Amino acid sequence: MQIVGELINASRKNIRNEIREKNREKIVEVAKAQYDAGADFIDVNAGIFVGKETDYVKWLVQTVQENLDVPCCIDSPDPKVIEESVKVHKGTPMINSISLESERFDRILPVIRGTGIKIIALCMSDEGMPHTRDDRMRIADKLVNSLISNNIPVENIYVDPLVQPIGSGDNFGIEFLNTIESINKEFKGIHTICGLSNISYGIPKRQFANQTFMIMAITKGLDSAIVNPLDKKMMANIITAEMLAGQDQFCEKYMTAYREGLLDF
Ligand code: THG
Repeated sequence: MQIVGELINASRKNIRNEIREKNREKIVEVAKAQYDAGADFIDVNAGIFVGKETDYVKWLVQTVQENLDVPCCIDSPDPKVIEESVKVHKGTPMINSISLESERFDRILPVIRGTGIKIIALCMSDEGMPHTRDDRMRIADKLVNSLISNNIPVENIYVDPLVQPIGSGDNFGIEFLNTIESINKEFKGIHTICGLSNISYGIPKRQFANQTFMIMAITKGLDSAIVNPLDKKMMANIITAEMLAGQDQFCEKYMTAYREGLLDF
């Protein structure tokens, strides 16, 4: 599984103040902890700072990359923030995200065309949030086919069916899981990703719900996720579930994790 570390997000109270004060040391500490725990990308999100988001996201990308050789996942619904932050990013970033919303689609496409940038294709349209598998697949079909017809390689596309809190709809978990299955059936070689911790907003023992949902999603073929890599149980669940789902030849990754003590906590 490709892991995107979720912790540098201004919606988290601690991080919000560190970003506002441009506390380099703290941001590097959180980035490094996630990298050391196995993050392949570091998500950077300053969405709550209206008017200052571009400045903060650029600063976050630079601060992370001055200290670690790791790509960022540039997380903003605002095309301007993405355009500006990509310019200061070293190597190949992941962009989070493009959607079927017309302005977002039209402005993000030229940023990624011909670059090898990895792109999250979020199942959202001008008609609003999808709820069922069918809603999501209608959007995914249009969005993915438009990207492919614009020569974006399928292996650089990460479809995000959009996880919505289970507390706001009994079927939001299962509809998401069914979408992962349908996407993998329909588009060979594509990736799937999600903001997994969204599922548990507003319920107690969030980590327990997140850890369990991850296992369920892996059985449907989820291969990337925006999660908290410092959650040891989550990381152990991922390694174990992937082995049990036939994604770990000769149990090699599981055995390595065992030897490294990643299954002891
Ligand atoms: N899709 C895409 N990008 C996204 C999301 C998505 N980016 C933002 C968000 N959703 C994913 N990131 C987070 C980050 C933190 C939390 C949830 C989603 C969160 N954190 C807890 C907190 O701060 O209290 C702590 C972590 C935990 O409880 O496990 O809730 O859907 N493309």
